[in-house]
Formats: sequence, structure tokens, C-alpha cells
Amino acid sequence: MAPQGRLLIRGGRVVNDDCSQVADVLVEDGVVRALGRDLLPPGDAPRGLRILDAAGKLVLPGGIDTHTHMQFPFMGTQSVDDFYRGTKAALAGGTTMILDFAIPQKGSSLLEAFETWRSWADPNVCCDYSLHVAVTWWSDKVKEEMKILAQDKGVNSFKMFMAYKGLYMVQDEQMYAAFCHCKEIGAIAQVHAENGDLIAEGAKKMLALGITGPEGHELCRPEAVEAEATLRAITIASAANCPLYVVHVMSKSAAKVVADARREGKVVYGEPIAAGLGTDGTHYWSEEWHHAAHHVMGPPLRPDPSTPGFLMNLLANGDLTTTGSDNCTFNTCQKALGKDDFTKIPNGVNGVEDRMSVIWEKGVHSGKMDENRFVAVTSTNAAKIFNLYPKKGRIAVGSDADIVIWDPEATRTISAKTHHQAVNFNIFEGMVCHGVPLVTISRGKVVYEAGAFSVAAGDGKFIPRKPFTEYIYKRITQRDQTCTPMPVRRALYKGDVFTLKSREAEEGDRAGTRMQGHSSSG
Ligand code: URQ
Ligand code: ZN
Ligand code: ZN
Repeated sequence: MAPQGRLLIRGGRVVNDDCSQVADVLVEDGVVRALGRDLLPPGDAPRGLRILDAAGKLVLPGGIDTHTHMQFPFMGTQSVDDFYRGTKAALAGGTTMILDFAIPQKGSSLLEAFETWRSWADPNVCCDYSLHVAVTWWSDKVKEEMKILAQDKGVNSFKMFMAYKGLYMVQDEQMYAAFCHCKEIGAIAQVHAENGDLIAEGAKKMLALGITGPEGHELCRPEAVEAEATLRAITIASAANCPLYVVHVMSKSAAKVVADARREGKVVYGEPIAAGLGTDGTHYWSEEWHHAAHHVMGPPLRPDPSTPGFLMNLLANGDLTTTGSDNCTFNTCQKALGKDDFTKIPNGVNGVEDRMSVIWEKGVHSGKMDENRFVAVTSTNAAKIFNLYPKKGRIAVGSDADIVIWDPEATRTISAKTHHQAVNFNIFEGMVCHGVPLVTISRGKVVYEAGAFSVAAGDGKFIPRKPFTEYIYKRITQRDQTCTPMPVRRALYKGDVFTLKSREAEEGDRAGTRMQGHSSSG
């Protein structure tokens, strides 16, 4: 086989978010060098050039999964898909970049968390990655570290949890301070939007009622708990004039809140995830405990079976913007930590491998979106929001050669028996999906082809992201310049002003009144 430095993807339909064209794509040294018809004259291919025939197939920008938790230490255990297995599985599904979360404990350094996550990921990733960082507490040190992360470390997104009371949850005033600071350093604020106080109370109530199984997880955090927090986060972000990104929008009501806010002109983006688009919360009522427990995640999947279709409609029409997977996987024995108490079931589901196929099946094959919108919601929009565009999320001269040759007609059946993830369960088990990645190219190399990998741990790279993404910050700056409230100029008031009494004088007055009361009644 020719060395993988040069590739010619011939005759496919190249799909970007705004147009499609039949063209050849020449890849060299990890980037797209040329794009056009008949780049290679008929005859033998030059030495060192590998030709991939893409006739009749789609050539897409590799997927960007905006939300993963690989090898995440959480709820007393650690998610089983580590940076190696998780990113390898991502490639098999047509995803060529993930954005994971570095999450410090309360009181701990954000910078140290960032370096820890990098030390786990750098030697192990098979595809490119970047890191969001969570703000789980607030202090001057946190503020300073956010600035360093944004200016020197390539982090332009910070996540606040409104749930996980006592663990990661922050209060409204801390969120307001963090949002103001995000805006100052040019970052986008992200929220896990659920009312953590209500969840804690609801969980106590369910356990008191004897509901200890996975259904209790949904019952103690109904849709309103998510919708209320979503509206609160948007209100706080708007007060700070800070762009906001709502991670894992799981319910119809929360999605409507995001859609309404966008129509009111708020700079807010909503991210549904593969799980929420592909399945629903009726599984919590399964009589098989392990089946129900494997669907436990926060916010939960919703029992209303019309939810996935509704979220997909909003994703198709632009009310929702990007897609992640929130891949945070635990094996059955780990889920069983909560066999007698649903609050102890580690939260999280799979999706990093299947996100692209599930969205193709439920979004494009269903007729809700076209191939261009598919590219927008699986890579381009994320690249724009997180300042990776046009290196990522586009096939154009100069872009990174992260490319998928996609067969829109082929089908595959999702199963834990055949998936590449480490986890022993798949929430999409048995789903037949049109839309199959035939070849995945990462950093200009064929890394997955016909079911076989040719990639090693550490082949992926950390991708730093600069602050003040124009795509979102132009609007924010414009608002600062033109919408800052101005005082009304008016003539000075010259009339009388009521005299406020000091506290002592008021207390004296009250004592006097009491004395008078005594003497008149006595
Ligand atoms: O909330 C999250 O995003 C992580 C921490 C856990 N996974 C989940 O249940 N969504
Ligand atoms: Zn979350
Ligand atoms: Zn998450």
C-alpha cells in the first residue's frame, strides 16, 4: 500500500453545511490541498498517491462530538471508555474530534484538572480532541485560572453545573460572576441545566415512597426541573451579556425555552445528544433492572415518546444547533452500585460511536433534514461556536483532512456485540441505521476502513481554541456598544426630601409609643 501522506478521494459528492458538489479531494500532509473536478488526469496514479474511489458516496467533514466524558472519575467509579477506546470507537462511527470536559473537585485547581485530563488524553487519543473546563466553585483563584486557560491553554468554553448538589453545583450568584468573567475573557459559558435543589428533594421523596429503581431517577427530576434551570441560566447569561451553550437538552420543554430565547434574540445555543434524539425514557420502566439502569443519565431521557422526534425537528429547523453524545459509559457491574438506590447509579450512556448514524437515520433518512444540515449539526456549527472553523467542520483547501466517506444507502444494526466501545451495553441496541461510515480519515490518514483500524494511541492531538470566537462574539460586542443602558438626562430635583431617621431615633420613637400605650391602658 502507498504511504498515507497523499490521498486522492475521487468522484464523491463533497458535502459542506452550505453546499454540495461532486469533486475530487486531494489530501497531503494532513490537510486538503486541492478540491475540484478531475484533479488527476486518466492514467496511472503517481507513486505515493493512494486513490480512494468515492463515486456514489458522500464525502463529509469528520464529525465533531461536542460532549464526552472519557475515563471520567464519577460517582465512586470511572467511565469505562477511556481516551483510547473512546476515540477509536469515535473514528469507527465517523467522528474525528471530541470535546471532553476537565472537571475539578470543588476547591481544586482548574489548571491542575486541565493538566490531569491532558496527561490522560495526550498519549492515548486516536483522534483530535479539545477540552472544556468546568467551574465547580468560585474564588479569585478560579477567576485567574480561567483567564490563564483562555489566554494560554486553548480553552474557550467553561461549564457550570446547576445540578449535582454538594458535588459540582454552583449557586446563581456564582454563575452570574462566572458568566461575567467568561465574557471578559472571551469564552462561552456552558450549563448543565437542572435544578439541583429540587432533584435532591425529589430523590428523598421517591425513596420515602419506596421507589428505589431507575424509574425514580426520572420521577425525581421531571421536565420542569430542566426547563426552569434552562430559563434561569439564559436569564443570568443575558444579564451578563455572555453567550450561553446549553449542554444535553433532553426535554421538549427545555428545548422550547432555548428556541423561545433565540427568537427573542438571545445568544444561546442548544445541544441535543444522540441518546435524546435516538431513544426515550420509557426504558426506565423496563422490568429488567440492568436495562433500565443503563439508560440512567442526567438530565434523564424523557418518558414522552414524542420527545426524540420533537428534538430532531428543532435541530433540523435551527432552534437547536449542535450535537454531542455525552458519552459517559459504565458497565453493568458499575451501574449496580445503585441496585438498591437509584441515586447511586452512575449517570451516563453511550453515543460517541453511534451519534452520526443515529442522526442520519432519525434526521436525514426520516426526511427532516438534508445532507447539508446534517453536516452543520454534526460538525460545522460546533467548529464555528468553539473556534475551530474552518480548519475543522469544513472540506476546503487548507482545512484539516478529517474526512468521512459516507454511504447514505447502506445500513448497519447497532449492537453492543459489535460496537467498538468498552462498555457492555448499547442504548441503541437493534436500531437499524442508514448512513454508514465506510472510510474515516483523520489528520490526512486512513484510520478506519471496511471495519479495520489503522491507528495508534496518541495519533490524535490536542487542539487549542482561541477566545473571542467571532462567530458568537461579534454580536456580544455589538450589544455592548449599542445596547448599554444610558442614564436619562433631566433637570435636578429641587423640591423637599423626606428625612430618614437613624435606627436609634426610630427605636427611641417605638419605645416612646410603647410607654404611651402602657400609661393609657393602665
Ligand atoms: O452530567 C453530565 O454531563 C455527566 C457528568 C454525567 N453524565 C450524565 O449523566 N449526563
Ligand atoms: Zn451534564
Ligand atoms: Zn456530560
